[in-house]
Amino acid sequence: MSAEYTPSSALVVVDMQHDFADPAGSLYVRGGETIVEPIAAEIAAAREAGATVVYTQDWHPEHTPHFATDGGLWPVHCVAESAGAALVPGLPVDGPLLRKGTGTEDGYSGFSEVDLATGATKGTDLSTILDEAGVMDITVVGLAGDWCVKATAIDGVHLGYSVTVPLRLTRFVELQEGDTQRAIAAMREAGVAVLDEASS
Ligand code: VGL
Ligand code: ZN
Repeated sequence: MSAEYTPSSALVVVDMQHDFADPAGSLYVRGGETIVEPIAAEIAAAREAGATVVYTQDWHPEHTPHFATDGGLWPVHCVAESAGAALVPGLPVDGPLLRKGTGTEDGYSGFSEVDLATGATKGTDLSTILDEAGVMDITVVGLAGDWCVKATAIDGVHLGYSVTVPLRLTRFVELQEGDTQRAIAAMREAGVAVLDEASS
């Protein structure tokens, strides 16, 4: 069953991009391709209920401290304007699209970015968009469960939203063994309603 959407809820679709969701992508998240259709159905359900639907897109410069080639953690992925950064086909994109990681910023939340040059954290437009729409409850889906979905969900709780993450609609990088379980535990600890595959 899907979350119950209302006009005061929002579906936040995180980073459903070629590099993450396609087995040929440069930072493929295992099983990412299997959640495209279920998320498309969720978008339709949210729309039908009059909920807000917003999208995030990882969108990096060719050189960023986010990439292993520049001292960071990740293979080069989601470079601005590249095919790998495109949202996957099969998802209707009919709401605001927020790009993140576009400069020297790092961080994984759709709500905030950390400027690595200064260490300063600044907010994105996401909470403004949600607040202008009168949103109280958000459902966060997409990729990856142990990075951007987790960070967005936990930030959402801190900002006062009631936050749900259905495990049916996310997949995990599992860079280190146990990351999936640790991410789920961290979200639950923060107050996120993490719905098991069966109950979501
Ligand atoms: C992400 C790793 C690097 C994500 C983005 O969207 O979860 N993960 N950049
Ligand atoms: Zn990234």
